[in-house]
Amino acid sequence: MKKGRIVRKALMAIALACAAGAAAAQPIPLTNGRPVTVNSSGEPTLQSILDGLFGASWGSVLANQSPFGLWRSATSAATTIPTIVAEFAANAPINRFGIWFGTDASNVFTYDLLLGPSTVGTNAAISILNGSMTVGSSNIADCAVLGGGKVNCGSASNALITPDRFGFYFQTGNGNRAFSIDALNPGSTPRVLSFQQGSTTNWALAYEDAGDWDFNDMVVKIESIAPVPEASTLALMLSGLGVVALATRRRARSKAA
Ligand SMILES: [Ca+2]
Ligand SMILES: [Ca+2]
Repeated sequence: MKKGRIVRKALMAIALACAAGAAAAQPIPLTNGRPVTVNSSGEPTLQSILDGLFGASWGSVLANQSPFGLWRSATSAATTIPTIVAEFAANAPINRFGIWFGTDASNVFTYDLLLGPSTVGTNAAISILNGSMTVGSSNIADCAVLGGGKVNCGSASNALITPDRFGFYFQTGNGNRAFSIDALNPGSTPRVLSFQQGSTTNWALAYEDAGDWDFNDMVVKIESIAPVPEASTLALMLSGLGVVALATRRRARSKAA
């Protein structure tokens, strides 16, 4: 074989390897395995917090843990409102809450919503469009740095932003993000539990920031969201998972090509 041809072949092999690397997308799973154990820590229990939020007969923190970790805007105005309802953690002054977009674990867009100084009652109002979002608060003073900088008011543009599919995360300090889809967390550890108030568009997310698993370290109520995928289509999707996986692989392959 001629030298030039060998070099060309080697270059081609490298190019193919790179393309394969780029195509090695890590599709984010749609749901979580639930339930997981919720411990008592001597602080108000997650059960008592959710009883206070949803009413005493809403359900149980074990039996009613939702497998969902992705949602869509449920209003035409595409406005989602997260409000802190409880924080029982030494980390409360630094714990944050945010929203994320994306379908590939290697390409996720994140935006902090409620910052460390936020306290019980602090809310953010998020308007989500395709490609952009704006964040404010019903208490506009919470936006100002002088007011404590509780809400990360502002706007963002990114191709991944869509009202049709997003998740949420909690964060302690500068790292340690815990996502609403377990697979995005180190060791796929469940650190965010989700609960739906009946069949309404009201949800609660409960965060475990350390290791006592009381899941009351920050609890946020979120209004005007609906789960993705819809519960009725989840079973259908699961039964067709093989077909979906095949189609995804095909798409990834044609994209790489
Ligand atoms: Ca805890
Ligand atoms: Ca706690």
